[in-house]
Amino acid sequence: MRGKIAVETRRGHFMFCIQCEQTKPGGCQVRAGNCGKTEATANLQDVLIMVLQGISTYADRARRLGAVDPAVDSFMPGAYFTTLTNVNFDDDFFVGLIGQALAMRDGARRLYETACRDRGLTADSVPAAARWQPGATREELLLAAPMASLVKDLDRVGPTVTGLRELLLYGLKGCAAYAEHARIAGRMRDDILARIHGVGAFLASGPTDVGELTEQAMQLGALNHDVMALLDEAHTTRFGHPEPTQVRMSPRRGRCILVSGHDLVELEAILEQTQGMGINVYTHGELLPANTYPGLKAYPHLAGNYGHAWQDQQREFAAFPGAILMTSNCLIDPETRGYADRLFTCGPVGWKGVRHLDDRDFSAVVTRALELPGFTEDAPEKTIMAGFARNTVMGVAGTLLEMIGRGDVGHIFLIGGCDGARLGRNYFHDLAMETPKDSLILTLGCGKFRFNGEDLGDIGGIPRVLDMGQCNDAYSAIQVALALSKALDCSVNDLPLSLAISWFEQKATAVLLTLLYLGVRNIHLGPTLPTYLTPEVMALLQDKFALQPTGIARDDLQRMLGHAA
Ligand code: SF4
Ligand code: SF3
Repeated sequence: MRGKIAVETRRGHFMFCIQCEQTKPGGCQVRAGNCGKTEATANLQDVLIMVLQGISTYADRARRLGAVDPAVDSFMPGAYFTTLTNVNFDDDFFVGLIGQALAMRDGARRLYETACRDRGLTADSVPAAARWQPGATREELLLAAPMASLVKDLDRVGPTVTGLRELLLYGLKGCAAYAEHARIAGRMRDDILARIHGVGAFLASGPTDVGELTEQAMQLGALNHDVMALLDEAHTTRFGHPEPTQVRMSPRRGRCILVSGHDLVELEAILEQTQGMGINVYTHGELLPANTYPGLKAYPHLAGNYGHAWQDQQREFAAFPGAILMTSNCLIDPETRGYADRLFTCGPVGWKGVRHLDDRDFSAVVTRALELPGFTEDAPEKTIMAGFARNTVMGVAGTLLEMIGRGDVGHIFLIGGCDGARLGRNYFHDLAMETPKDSLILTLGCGKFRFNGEDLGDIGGIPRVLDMGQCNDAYSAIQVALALSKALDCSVNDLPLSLAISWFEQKATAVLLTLLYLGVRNIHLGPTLPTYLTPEVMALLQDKFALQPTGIARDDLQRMLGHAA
């Protein structure tokens, strides 16, 4: 090991992936990752990423000359999304997507060269990512893959530069995934697509300057902030603002469809296509907050939420007696527990042999649901309160400020982010349980399932646990924090506010960079630190932002409350 990134990878023969929290010590390197991604899939994803960076090289230069191709631009977010952890495991899909990406790159190159010719300029030389011809077949692409390995420059540039490049790439992936959610929901902005190209082109240039890489990571945080704002706008314009709702967590008698992932628009399509058919539609995991949007909860057959966070899905999907649709991350192997024949994927998600549906035609899901028995009886009613996004919380901001002023609310915690399988994630449950009774807990992401079933009571009628929504609704939490700091005439860092962020995949990396870009200090990050944050990068982030790893919940809590040295 050098730094935290292994140098002992047998490049060209195996995979190398460190993008998620469940990575193996030194990175997932041999045959398959802990997520189940095979060596071939990992290598094809590396090839795709390098081709995407080649596209951005040309598109970024063409844009500087005023030439834009909307087809090339809108291809990018979804293509990055397929490479996030627990999204797509289908090699054939990636071979096809790389072919499309190479055609896009040709188009972007022609666009740039034409723009140069039209202006009497000579096209500049481009980095290798833009010229690379990896081949067309699976075999050719796998042979070429070592050229695209994330650690191919490790010996030359060292672990810190490599780690910072990874930090930026993973932030870009997460941000692109949110951009794709917004695009699907009907919202996109040209400047966002331009900035996505800008980051890709920067990475393709092989940056080595630590200061420049760090600055780009902060700019990525700014970009992700704007993307989350756009997604918030897309959701609230289409479905209204989330409102406090008792979400049913126990199934009802009848045929059923389970929709998992993050995509509200795909859920809406399923609800449309099952109207009046006697099929109950349930959300799973990150789609729980869908039950709180007026435009979605108006469907009487949106029957509530079934199950918990993604890592429990094999047990929960196996027990679910209906059809299942996975709209985005996080997917786990559906074959071992025998439900692959009633699972469907859409959008960026894929698993070889599992039916993938395009164009929001979910008739196959409906047909499968009608073939399956469904629940034979109503389970005893159990509910969870959710729907405390920015509009609701801002609506009681006056009351909240009075409560803070009177000392009824002594502290606010943001405990949220991703969930995962590691035992260390109990930290977030323990922390929530230890918080004082005069504190509020804002939560979001699938990490909330660690404690959202606990009865932590209320303060003057306001529930102590306020579920703000999905991981992208970190935007909502940011807006609330900014509003409080404005009202109290202090900085966010001077609020009685502490953040404990649970990370797992690349969306969380993007959210973390947004918080750092906003200058938020003292974030506790866990349950383990990302492998790509080498000791040098971590020292830099500790120095600038007092970013710290989660430790023992009780000790961290004392520090957060200012009771410890
Ligand atoms: Fe390993 Fe995570 Fe990469 Fe999967 S996504 S191969 S678990 S680091
Ligand atoms: Fe969860 Fe995958 Fe990240 Fe959207 S569903 S927070 S882990």
